Amino acid sequence: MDVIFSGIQPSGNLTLGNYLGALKSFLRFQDTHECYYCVVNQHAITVPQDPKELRRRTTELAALYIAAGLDPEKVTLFVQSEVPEHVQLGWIMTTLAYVGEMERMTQYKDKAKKAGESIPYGLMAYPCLMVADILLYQAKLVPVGEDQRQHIEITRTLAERFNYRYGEVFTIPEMFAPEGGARVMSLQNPTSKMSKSDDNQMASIYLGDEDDMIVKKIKRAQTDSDGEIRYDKENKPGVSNLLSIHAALSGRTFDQLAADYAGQGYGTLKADVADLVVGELRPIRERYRELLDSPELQRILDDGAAKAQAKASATYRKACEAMGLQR
Ligand code: ATP
Ligand code: LTN
Repeated sequence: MDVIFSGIQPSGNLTLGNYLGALKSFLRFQDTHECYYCVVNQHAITVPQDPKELRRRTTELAALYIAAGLDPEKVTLFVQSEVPEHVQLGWIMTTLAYVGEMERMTQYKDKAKKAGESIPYGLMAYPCLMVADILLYQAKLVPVGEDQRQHIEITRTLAERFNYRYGEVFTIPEMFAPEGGARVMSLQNPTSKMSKSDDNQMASIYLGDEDDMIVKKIKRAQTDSDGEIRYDKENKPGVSNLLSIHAALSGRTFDQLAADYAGQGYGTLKADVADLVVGELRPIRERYRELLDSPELQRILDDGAAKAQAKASATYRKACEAMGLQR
């Protein structure tokens, strides 16, 4: 069975972007692939985190994985810091990567700009840890949103570099980006991505938002003044974003949607998108609340870490042997 690996950082409240770009697409592989889904808490600490909050968010994100529909009987769910091989192989990857390559990473450049004068060194090393996450499991496919494309490319580059220098150890992975949901844009500024770290609360739909809040945010979403409902990302980014969300949840194509809404106003489109989002998120929110208080969760994560480590340590041992590192 081919292996799937992906992870989400417990660095804030998850948005509809995280859900449609990543979490929802995790589900489609659980019956057909060997899946590892990780809460990447060691990625989250590349920017300062409050220790208590980080601990709480890590557990919350694991509960959300299950609430969204991942079945712990079928997939391996675990927390990154419980499997030390991630950091161990991460170090090896930093010795393979070039400074120039890391400096060219868009996510690094964006986050470094926000960090001001003192840029945490881990922000630059971040992709090396992500490379290790993926390669440890010999993953074939990595479901992520469009913004992670460059990181998947560097994963392929470093895996090939390692294999070329030291012998075939790693599987070369590919990215899996869901149609429609791969890049959900901000509701208030539809030319930038919906982000969990946006200061404007109206710009992002959070998975914890109540129904009336979701409706309010979508009603107030930025559109344009020409009144026509069609997909045109360049000239109509706000309407196109609403259509993408619609398509990702309803399964309709952009052409079908343009026909469905011919002659109708933005109000109708917004009301329908709000209905779809509310219908999708409400059951997840309800299951999530039940799970958080259940003692099951800790046991699931302990089992998950043990299973993940069995796979990770076998790969790590091979990498060490190939490089001449004692273990
Ligand atoms: P931040 O916004 O704080 O930089 P993030 O949400 O981008 O964080 P992660 O939590 O690591 O960072 O993202 C988890 C997954 O969600 C990744 O696969 C990423 O591609 C996806 N994702 C994030 N934002 C969006 C978005 N707006 N549209 C689609 N996918 C997204
Ligand atoms: N960098 C990713 C999160 C991440 C990840 C991974 C995704 C860390 N390790 C491994 C897929 C596979 C992000 O979304 N910011």
